[in-house]
Amino acid sequence: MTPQDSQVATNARSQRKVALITGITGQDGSYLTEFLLEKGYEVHGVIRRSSSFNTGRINHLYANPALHQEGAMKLHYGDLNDSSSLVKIIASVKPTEIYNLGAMSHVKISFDLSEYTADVDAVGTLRILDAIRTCGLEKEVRFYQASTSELYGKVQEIPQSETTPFYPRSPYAAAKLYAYWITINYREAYNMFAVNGILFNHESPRRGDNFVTRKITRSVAKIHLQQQEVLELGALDSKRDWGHARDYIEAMWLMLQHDTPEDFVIATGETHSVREFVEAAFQEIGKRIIWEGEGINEVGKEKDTGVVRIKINPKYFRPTEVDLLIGTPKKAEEKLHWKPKITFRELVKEMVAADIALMKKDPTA
Ligand code: NDP
Ligand code: GDR
Repeated sequence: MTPQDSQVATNARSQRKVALITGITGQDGSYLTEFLLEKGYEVHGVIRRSSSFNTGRINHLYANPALHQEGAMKLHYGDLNDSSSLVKIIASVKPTEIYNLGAMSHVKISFDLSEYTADVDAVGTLRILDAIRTCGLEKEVRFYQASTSELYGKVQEIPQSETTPFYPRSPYAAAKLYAYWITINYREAYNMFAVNGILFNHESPRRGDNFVTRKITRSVAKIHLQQQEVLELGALDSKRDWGHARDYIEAMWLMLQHDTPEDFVIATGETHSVREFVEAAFQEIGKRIIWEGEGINEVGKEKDTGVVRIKINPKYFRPTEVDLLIGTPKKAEEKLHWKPKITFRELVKEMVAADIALMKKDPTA
């Protein structure tokens, strides 16, 4: 992007603040929507048609006039695998910022839905970038691509930074690798303000039920309320750099407010194993853990109510695993003045408390 292009874009941007979010119904989309509405944005979201309602994470925004003026948030039916829907939405909304958060985001499931994952996560990103160009908005729109620490896959370097080589280990990661590079290509080829946020794992009480942190905190709540006895997991020694989604969505926004389009790693710089997450979560309810293979009792037969058993179920193993992720957010700290605020302990505490409250209200949740 030349300095003149940048100035033109800045002038146009100062007049309107209109965001379009794909994946608005997901964990990050819901927090980002709240954040942008509070900043006075008009927020548009792409939602998929589904047989049951899929707007549970954003329904509260409609009902809360303190968070937005009526009409400040609009949803549009569309799909990342349907170019015409994307062109129509972008043409009518004329966004100044697009956050491409929509994705088939589950790593394990991407081995089962490999072609679909490539279509949505890889080609879907290309479709959005092309739709921006088709609408002639490439100079006005700033584009954020939800890239991922899964790109690093097999450990090449510790900690992982913007310059660490990639080694994807799943159809999801391979699809996101294409999306990463097509974003950079459109930036270089068409002078677009298009950036990758390489975000490490981030969690919250709104995390999808089948990601490991939420699966654990839901189980902690159910075990605490005597609605469940045993927790079954897969790879316990995998290590992740876990942050809080609320901190991370602010980094997405900061990337689009930066003077120049650049890619950033967003991480805490700390890593913990799944095993450590389990221990921290059960400490919240004062339970001791017996891991499968330890102790003398069989799984599920333990009578001591102060103890919980963790069983290993190979069905949760992945054909290729990512063993260790730990990122350095140094560049984001220096250039965006971004720092994570919520600690690992605080994250675990908040998730466990939220799930206990949820399960008390509705044991079938
Ligand atoms: P979620 O799985 O919670 O949300 C995914 C969103 O994408 C949902 O709104 C979903 O809609 C939507 N979506 C799925 N398929 C399509 C499609 N074909 N067309 C349009 N929308 C679709 O993910 P997160 O909020 O956790 O993550 C947001 C993004 O960030 C994802 O791209 C993810 O891959 C990436 N990422 C996430 C990280 C994390 O730790 N959370 C870390 C790094 C990257 P619906 O509700 O209808 O299913
Ligand atoms: P991840 O998140 O694959 O890192 O992708 P997930 O929580 O699914 O797995 C983290 C680690 O936990 C191990 N694990 C289990 N995982 C699940 N889901 N269920 C289990 O029972 C279980 N037992 C152990 C996994 O093997 C893995 O090592 C997330 C997603 O949000 C991606 O979209 C995002 O890009 C990356 O984080 C960064």
